[in-house]
Amino acid sequence: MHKLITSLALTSTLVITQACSSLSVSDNAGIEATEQHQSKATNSPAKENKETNGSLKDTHPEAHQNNHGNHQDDQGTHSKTPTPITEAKLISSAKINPNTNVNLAIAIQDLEGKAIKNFEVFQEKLMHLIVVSDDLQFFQHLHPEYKDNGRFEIVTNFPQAGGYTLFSDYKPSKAQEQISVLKTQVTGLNATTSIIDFNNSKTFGKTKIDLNTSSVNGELTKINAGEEVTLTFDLQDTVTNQAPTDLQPYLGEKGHLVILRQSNPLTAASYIHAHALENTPMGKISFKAKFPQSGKYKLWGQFKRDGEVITGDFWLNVSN
Ligand SMILES: [Cu+2]
Repeated sequence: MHKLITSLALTSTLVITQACSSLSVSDNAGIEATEQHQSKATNSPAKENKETNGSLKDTHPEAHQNNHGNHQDDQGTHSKTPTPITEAKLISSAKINPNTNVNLAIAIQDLEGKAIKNFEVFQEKLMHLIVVSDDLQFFQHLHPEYKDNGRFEIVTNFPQAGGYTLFSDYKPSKAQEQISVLKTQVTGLNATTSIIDFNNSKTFGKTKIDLNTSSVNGELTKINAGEEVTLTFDLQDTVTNQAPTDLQPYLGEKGHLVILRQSNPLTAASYIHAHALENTPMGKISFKAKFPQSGKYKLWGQFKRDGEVITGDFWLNVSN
């Protein structure tokens, strides 16, 4: 028998203003959790869903932003009443084991539960799916395939037990970009320790990355909440100690940056997606970002060298 569980449908709808660059979006509306349990084994996720849902209602409506680097002159934020127009449902097997391939389906519906069928490509894809473990140690950037009837599918693999949060980013036709937050649980006990290190120079394969932060006044030793900063990933080839000569656009840009604030639960308010600035020297990829509040933030910068995507992850501390 095919046991399916709609594990959780949390829709945090982000209102993204099309014409401008620095966006403020809200996520405190349209939150719904759906539980359809077909077996007793799913009781404990259900309890968690309720808790998650409860806390999500408290999320701050102004805490989200989306920076489009190529229009850097417009840094105003737009506080709009959120207009939730979709919800996402995650469909997977009732039990997900670590290190085992699992089929995930994400069904996008309108608020009446009717499938949304038409989507627009943005950043070269119909859906961008960011998967993180709730301790922010694990990160995946996936592109589920559109099947039919509002349904996207992908096969993936979760490395260890514990809770995971999925940020599903898509644009229904003639509508605003939506980000839906989904949760899932991987069975077993997680024995690994979460490492938080603030080292700003790390090597990923054959690429050394230095992460530098600056403001309009120059290099920063301390980042304050609400302050606009430029984050520069300075890439070097580990063999030549020079800027890599084989950098290529990734999803149409010099690079992509996903930022999440460490929090429990992770919500759309913790999520920032920044786009690379255009005119930067070779090997340096810069993003503008504003951290909404103090705390520990995890950053994943993604770049492409000779066909291969490099993900450089860093932690940053943001003060009040
Ligand atoms: Cu993507």
